[in-house]
Amino acid sequence: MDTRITLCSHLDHAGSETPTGPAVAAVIEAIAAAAIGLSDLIADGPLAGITGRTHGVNSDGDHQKDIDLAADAMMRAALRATPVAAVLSEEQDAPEVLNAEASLCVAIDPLDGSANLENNISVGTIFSIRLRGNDIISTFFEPGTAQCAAGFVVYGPQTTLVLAFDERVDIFILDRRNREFLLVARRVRIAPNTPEFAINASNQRHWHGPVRTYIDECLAGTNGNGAFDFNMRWIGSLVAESLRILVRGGVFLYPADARPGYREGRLRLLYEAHPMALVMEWAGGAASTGRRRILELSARTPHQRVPLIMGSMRGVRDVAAIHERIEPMFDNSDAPLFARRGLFL
Ligand code: FBP
Repeated sequence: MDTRITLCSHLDHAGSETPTGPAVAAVIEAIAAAAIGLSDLIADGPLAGITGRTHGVNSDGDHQKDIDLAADAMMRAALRATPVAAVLSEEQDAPEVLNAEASLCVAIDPLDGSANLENNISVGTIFSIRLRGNDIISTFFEPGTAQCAAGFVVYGPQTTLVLAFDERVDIFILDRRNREFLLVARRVRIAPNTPEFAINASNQRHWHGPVRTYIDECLAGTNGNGAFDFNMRWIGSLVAESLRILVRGGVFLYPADARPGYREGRLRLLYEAHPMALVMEWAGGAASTGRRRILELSARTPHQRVPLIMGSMRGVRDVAAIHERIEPMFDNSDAPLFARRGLFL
């Protein structure tokens, strides 16, 4: 008997109880199909004419590589054939209305972290699906709790699809021979207390007090007040960091910092933080700015940035506890004043 569960057969069951389940499933299938094509293109890279050259700057100031533009075109083309009213892509200035009668809205980062491709490091597609409201465009400005599904694809040694749908998180791997995603881990749960953190430490001098304090405490480990010695990871690829957290736990931080342009963090709320927060929460983890739950936030602009702290419940809780005690500040000259208070007291 064939015990393989394909993404399509999984989607036949997941969400089938809700009236919108089949529409959401159709969108997920379309994104997955486009991801298979994108995975081929990424794997071939220069052999398929991908030069890595930049072709302009998107509305948010990011340089767009040829592969970013190709990924954007592939994902938007795939969504045109689905019940999607409007799509907001990282590569476009504003949401694009596809079918004003359709029931869903999608926010998507077609290719996150494309700068990593030059070094053959994992990159990904991140997506967020919500039911459209009366006004199509306003749908994108509802809080993250309005999402009905979200997920990401990692183009790495394997092509992996992480799917948050039907209040659970499942992981699929691309079977390249049959060109379909197969279920490899169901109802994933994030380890609640893994002593591992990920942060771009080169920005340390720009962090504000609470983040400095947390990282100081992690580094001090059992030599300080801590119960654990921490391990550190930084891949510089949000999808790869998120998958690692699902597999073995830990906490990821991309905080706001004092650099111009980083006062609200680096990552984008609608197609990075919201979908990752849904994945984290439905897998038993958490996602916060340090002060507020990510899923309760609404974007003010399509490409709104936000601080993101996510992962194991214990790690996110510890960071939030420090934020309660220490005022935010962007003049870090005062930070050492606050930096010595114990995290694990
Ligand atoms: P883009 O959205 O501009 O592709 O960048 C996102 C990202 O690459 C994330 O995947 C990653 O977490 C972060 O930027 C890395 O930032 P830094 O340059 O500080 O290492």
